[in-house]
Amino acid sequence: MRFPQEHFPFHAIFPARFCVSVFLSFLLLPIQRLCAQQAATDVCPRPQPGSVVAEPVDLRSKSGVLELQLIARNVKESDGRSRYCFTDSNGHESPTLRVKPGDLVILHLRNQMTGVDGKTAMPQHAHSMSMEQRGCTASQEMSLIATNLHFHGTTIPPACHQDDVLRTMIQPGDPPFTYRFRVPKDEPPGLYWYHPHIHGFTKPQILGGASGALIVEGIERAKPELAGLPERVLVIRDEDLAHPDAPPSKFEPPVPKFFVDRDGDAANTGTGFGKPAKDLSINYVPVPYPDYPPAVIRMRPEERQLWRILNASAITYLDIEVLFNRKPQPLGLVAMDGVPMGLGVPGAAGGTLPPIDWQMHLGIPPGARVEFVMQGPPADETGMLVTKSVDTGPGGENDPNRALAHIVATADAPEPRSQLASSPPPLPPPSRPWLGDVLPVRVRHLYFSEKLDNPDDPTSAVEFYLTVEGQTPKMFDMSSTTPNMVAQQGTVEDWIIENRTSELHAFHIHQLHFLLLDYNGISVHENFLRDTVNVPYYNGRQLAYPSVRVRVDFRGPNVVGTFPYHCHLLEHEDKGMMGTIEVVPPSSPLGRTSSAAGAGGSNQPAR
Ligand SMILES: [Cu+2]
Repeated sequence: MRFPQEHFPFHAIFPARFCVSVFLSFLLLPIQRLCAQQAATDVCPRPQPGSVVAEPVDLRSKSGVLELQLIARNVKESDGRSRYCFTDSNGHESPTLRVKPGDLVILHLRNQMTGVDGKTAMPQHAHSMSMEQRGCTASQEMSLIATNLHFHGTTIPPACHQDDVLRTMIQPGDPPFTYRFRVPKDEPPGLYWYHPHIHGFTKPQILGGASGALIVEGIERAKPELAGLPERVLVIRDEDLAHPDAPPSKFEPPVPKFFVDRDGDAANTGTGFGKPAKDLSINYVPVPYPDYPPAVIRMRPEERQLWRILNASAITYLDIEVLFNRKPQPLGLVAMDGVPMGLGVPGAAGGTLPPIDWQMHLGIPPGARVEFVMQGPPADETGMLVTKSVDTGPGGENDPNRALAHIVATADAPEPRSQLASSPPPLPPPSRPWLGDVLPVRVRHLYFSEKLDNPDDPTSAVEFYLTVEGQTPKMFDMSSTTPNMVAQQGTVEDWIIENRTSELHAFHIHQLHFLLLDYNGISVHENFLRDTVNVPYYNGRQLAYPSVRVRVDFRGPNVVGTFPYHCHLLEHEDKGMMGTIEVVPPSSPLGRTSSAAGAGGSNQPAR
């Protein structure tokens, strides 16, 4: 069995433009008021709790091209929470982009966000890059209302108008910014996603709902067992609590301790109960604390479907379980982070690996995805999709047990909009050897650490670092033009990433997939690649800091350039837990890479 769930106790698992012009006029106050009211209801609208979970609209490529327009929008709710979203040209919120390998994507992104409370930005948080660093956009100002897109998990190049997030800051009122790229021909078929990546402001924007699914079609070509299955996209997001002052439900056991962390989020109670740090929503249907009224998923009795779940939360870990009559049901895992299990593994096609990996629950760190086969409940029986509590550590937030949706099986339930091909041609064989079989050119050591305001209080972190061993821990600085590391395209490297803090962190790197080799020092031999992995927390008693060892793949042709790696708990990223790596072409003189290339072994100050 090749999934870390099998090897570890759960706490260690994770491996209206009209309105704008009117506003400009100060003469038409009654119409201004009308527009303000409309904005409160029409911008990024959200379903009521307990609603049927609707599928996001699909935007599909045609004749090898997907051309679309997205508008970044925001609104402040009457209760003070902020919503953010992307809408397509028909006003549909956060559409699912469906592309095939090799397709051309032309995406026009317009920023129609407005200043929160009438301001254009939060100047005290606005940063600017140094003049010598060339931008992809005229302005490099980062603020709550600047936007851009990251195509999380893909191997699209880190270049202007492609998948750059370091130099692309689209401001309100800018002309539409056009992304233009090809989906790599060898991109594994599966679930990816898009979200804004403005350093310092990713948490509020993603917490507000700015995210959507991106599907590279053809998973059934890698997993013929899936041929013909209906498929369903479920985007789970977190958001600020709707009822922050409510006591826990009387159906919950009392929780002995209650702390609030520095951000005012409920800290881990260690009990599986109590007030969560954030509410969750499923395809935008909120499931608010304290009663967690489940959303409704309708399906036909005992129908098999492929469920594709994206954890688009800013900070919340998920541990998904499906219950029938309170009994957990097997979930047939077929892909993690967009990569079908067994894809590219020698012998995988020969039947040496289980085609479907049946699990009883699936851990999903923020940013990660799982795709699994599930069978609906029998007629007249209602199943339940839940997330189990995740022990995020003494310094972590509270991610308690809670319901997400009732699964209601009736013969007249509508079929999902998408169905996998019934007789798919097999995927072409991989062009490169299996990552697990390639020797790394070097081993690097990285570590997560935090600067605590009060050393006796693990919830008092003020600065967050992700440091290459040998360098000085410091918060990520967007104005720096020196990458933290330099690597060479065509090579692979092993990275040992330690967690020296008392809370979970989720390591994510742009532009590539990696192979999880060891989890907490134990070999896990995974047969699939990831782009996000949980790193277990340090409990103060272990002899060594918990760690993961990953094999990082710089062999792809698109990897050349400078791009970030960071913690995908976005308040950590925003507060500095990020770094950059420059990948240079194999032909380039090693230049500033020479010290790293010469280091060879571990524990050298890495460039
Ligand atoms: Cu983190």
